[in-house]
Amino acid sequence: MTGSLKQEEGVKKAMDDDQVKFISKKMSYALRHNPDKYSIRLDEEGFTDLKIFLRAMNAIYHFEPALTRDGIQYVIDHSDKKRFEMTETKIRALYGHSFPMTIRKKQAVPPDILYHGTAHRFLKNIMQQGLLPMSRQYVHLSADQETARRVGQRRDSYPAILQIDAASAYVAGIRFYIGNDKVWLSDPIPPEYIRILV
Ligand code: HQG
Repeated sequence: MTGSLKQEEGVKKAMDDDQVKFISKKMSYALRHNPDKYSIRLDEEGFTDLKIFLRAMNAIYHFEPALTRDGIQYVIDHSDKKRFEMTETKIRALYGHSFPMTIRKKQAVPPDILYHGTAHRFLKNIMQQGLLPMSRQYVHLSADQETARRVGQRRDSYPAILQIDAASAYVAGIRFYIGNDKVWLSDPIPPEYIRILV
């Protein structure tokens, strides 16, 4: 068995699914919504120093055993979505930010079509005003319909799926940014680029 596998086994015994979820939620809260509560500073790309982040998380939640870099790697590897990016020395959330200082994301040419899953009760407003970021910094779009369905199910058991004409929106000057392999971010999307699929 390789060293890293052994290490993962060690962490695995110490962390069940509920703990993975708990830590992931707290990481999201700190890195997307309320870094001040943890006294951490994010740079313009949303990264914070990993050692300081670990110290802050352990100070607030008293993890037993203490949360380590390997523990966070385990959470990243065993989560349903790719929410975080960790380097040797830094960590950041890839999307979802809501605090006032806008995180600079990498602009990119989107696929021709993107999707957005939402609740039927929001459709009237969306088709009047377009898709707005609401409490977040960017509009969140999905690369495929299945991902959009899962996003929409958070708010409606039979969610609406919107098809976004990203190619035309991009040509018209609307900016798109990469979140992860399934999530795209964008500026507001006007109604003319939105079609209700279901
Ligand atoms: C709706 C999760 C009325 C929009 C997910 C959505 C995603 C409007 C809600 C990520 C509107 C905002 C983000 C308008 C948009 N009028 N409602 N004009 N424009 N809306 O949670 O996209 O699990 O801020 O349709 O998987 O649902 O946290 O955005 O229903 O990737 O990692 O306003 O969060 O990822 O809701 O989800 P949200 P979202 P995590």
